[in-house]
Amino acid sequence: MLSKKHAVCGVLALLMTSSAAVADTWRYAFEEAMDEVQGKFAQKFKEEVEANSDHSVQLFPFGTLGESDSILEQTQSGILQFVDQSPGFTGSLIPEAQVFFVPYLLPQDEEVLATFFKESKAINEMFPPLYAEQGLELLTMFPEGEVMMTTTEPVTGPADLDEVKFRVMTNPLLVESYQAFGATPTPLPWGEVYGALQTGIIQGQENPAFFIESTKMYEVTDHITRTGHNNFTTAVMANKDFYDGLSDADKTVVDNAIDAAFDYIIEYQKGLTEEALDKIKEAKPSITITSLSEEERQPFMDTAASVEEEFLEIGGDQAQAILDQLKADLEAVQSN
Ligand code: 6CS
Repeated sequence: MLSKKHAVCGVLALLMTSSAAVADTWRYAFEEAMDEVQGKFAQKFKEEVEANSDHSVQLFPFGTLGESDSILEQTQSGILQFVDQSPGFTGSLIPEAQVFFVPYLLPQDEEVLATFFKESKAINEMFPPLYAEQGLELLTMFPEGEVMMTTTEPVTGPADLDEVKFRVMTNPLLVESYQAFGATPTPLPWGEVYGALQTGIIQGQENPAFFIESTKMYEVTDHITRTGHNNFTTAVMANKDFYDGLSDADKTVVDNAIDAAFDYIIEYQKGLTEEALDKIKEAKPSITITSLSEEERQPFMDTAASVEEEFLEIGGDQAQAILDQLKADLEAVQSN
C-alpha cells in the first residue's frame, strides 16, 4: 500500500507535469485551400510551432468550417485559436482595414511590398489595437499578389465595366471603388463566385493570378485584365484572450513561427504570378491576358482621389491617421 507521503508526491508530480506541458492542439482556419498561399503560410506556421513546442496545430482550409466571416466569428468566440481573414472581409468589422482598397495605394514591386508589410508602423503599431477591440490579436499582414480582373467581356477602360455585375468581397470601400470604376459591384462570399459566374448572375471578379488559376476562374470568364490597381492583402490573427493567456515562452513560439512563415511566404511567391498565368494559358488557350498601358490605366487611377475621400468618410475614427501613416510608411520604403 502507498504511504500518505508517497500519494501526495504522486499527485504533485502529476500536477507539475500537466501544468509544465499544457500540450494542446491549436486550431487554425483560413480562407483558401491547403496548397494556396494562405494554406502554405499556415503549414509553415504549424511546422514551426510543432518543431519548437509540445503543441500541435490543426489546420482547417476553406470549405471545412464555413465562409470567411464564419471562421472569424469562431476565432472571436474562442472555438478557433488562429484565423487568416483578409481585410476584404474584415473591413466590414474594422472600418479602418478598408484602407487596403484605395486603388493604386500599394506598390506592385514585390520586394518593396514585403519590406513595407514588415516595417510599416500603420500595420504593426496602429492596426493591432483596432483588432484588439474586436477580441483579436493581429499577428501579421502579408501580400498575396497583384489583383487582376477576370471578366466575360474584354476590359480596356471603365466604359467596358458599364452594367457589368462585378463580384467584390463584402467590403463597403471595395464596393465604392468598383462603382467608381464604372461597374455594378456585387458583394458576395467566396463560395458563391464560381456558380454566380457560371449562371451569368455576375460577369466579373478580381483576384491574384494564383487564385484565378487554382480556383479555375478561367473556366467561367474569358478575359484577364491587369489594371495594376491593387495587391491582395491578408491578415493572420489569434483569439486575444487565448494569446494573452499564453506563457511568455509560448508567445515567443507563436511570434517566431509567424516571422518564419512571413519570410517563407514572400519567398514562395517569387515568380508565382507568371507561373499561374502560364498555367491558365495552357489550360485555356483562348483566354486573353492584357496588361493595360499607363494611358489605359489613367481613368482607373483618376478614381483614387474620390475613393480615398470616401475612405475618410467611412473608414472609422482612425481613418485619417491610418491613411497618413500608411502613406508615410510607403514613402519610407520606396525612397530606400
Ligand atoms: O476573393 C476572395 O474572396 C478570396 N481571395 C483570395 C485570394 N483569398 C481568400 C478570399 O476569400
